[in-house]
Amino acid sequence: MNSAFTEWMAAKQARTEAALGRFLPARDSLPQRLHEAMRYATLGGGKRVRPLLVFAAGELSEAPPERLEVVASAVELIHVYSLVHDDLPAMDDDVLRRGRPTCHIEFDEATALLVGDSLQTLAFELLAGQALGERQIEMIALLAHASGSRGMAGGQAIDLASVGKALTQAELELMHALKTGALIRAAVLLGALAGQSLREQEQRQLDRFAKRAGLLFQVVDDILDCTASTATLGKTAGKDEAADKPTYITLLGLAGARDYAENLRHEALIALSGFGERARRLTELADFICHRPF
Ligand code: GRG
Repeated sequence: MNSAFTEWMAAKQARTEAALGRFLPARDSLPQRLHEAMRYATLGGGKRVRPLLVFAAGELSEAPPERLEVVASAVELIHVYSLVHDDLPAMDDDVLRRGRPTCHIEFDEATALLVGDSLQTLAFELLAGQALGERQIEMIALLAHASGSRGMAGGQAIDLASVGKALTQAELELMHALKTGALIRAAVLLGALAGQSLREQEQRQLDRFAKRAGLLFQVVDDILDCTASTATLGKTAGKDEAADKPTYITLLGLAGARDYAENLRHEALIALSGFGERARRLTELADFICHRPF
């Protein structure tokens, strides 16, 4: 990673953290325990990949940064809600997230359910309540679709139903296109929608990039789950194998999954080639997603 990109990334992560801190209800406002738990789950951790994608895609369409921080926060709130619910005993049943006890361990299960519910609705309150330009309604609909039963929640349902089953690559890809890919794609498209209109061909190429980047993120997540330590990941490593989940490792083997990730990165970059310098940060982010250590 070059140092200009590292600095850009640190600045956007800090901007996201500050925006989330402002948008979340104050710790001492009622109901205090719920608000404290919402802040605990959201602040002070995570790579903020989705907000980074929002900011990077916003550079393509010259979107105003103050709009992008609203969009980036909304997408991250949906992501954090999904992590809090995914960690519950009824789903993945995990005790460690972002290097700390999961929300239901630090607080309790009922609070964690309400944290997820409240983060999700706060995301839409933000998107609807701030001025985001001419395509605001389209943006709200896009995030809602990406989060619901035909997006992330639907992918999670397929995931839960797939434990112990052998899936084909096409079935695995559909599951991940929904569970992980839909929100990553939404982050990219929303960042671009917050600025000037792109040409139709540019929109198609950006969508192609977004889909490849979403799949790449998941393939690398599978690789890291079986190669990195719990301490590095900040979440329990080796969970896929322990839960007998179909992954890109079970399907392609470790070397095959690495080759596949490299191909996806390459395809993602080809999709951006027509944008030239405007896509510099998106290009660097695809490299980061592919080679990240956690
Ligand atoms: C509960 C509706 C609902 C959905 C859950 C996100 C999700 C769907 C489940 C999480 C399980 C999982 C390991 C998904 C694979 C990819 C993923 C989303 C990893 C976590 O995202 P990162 O690495 O996490 O961006 P940080 O902490 O950096 O934000």
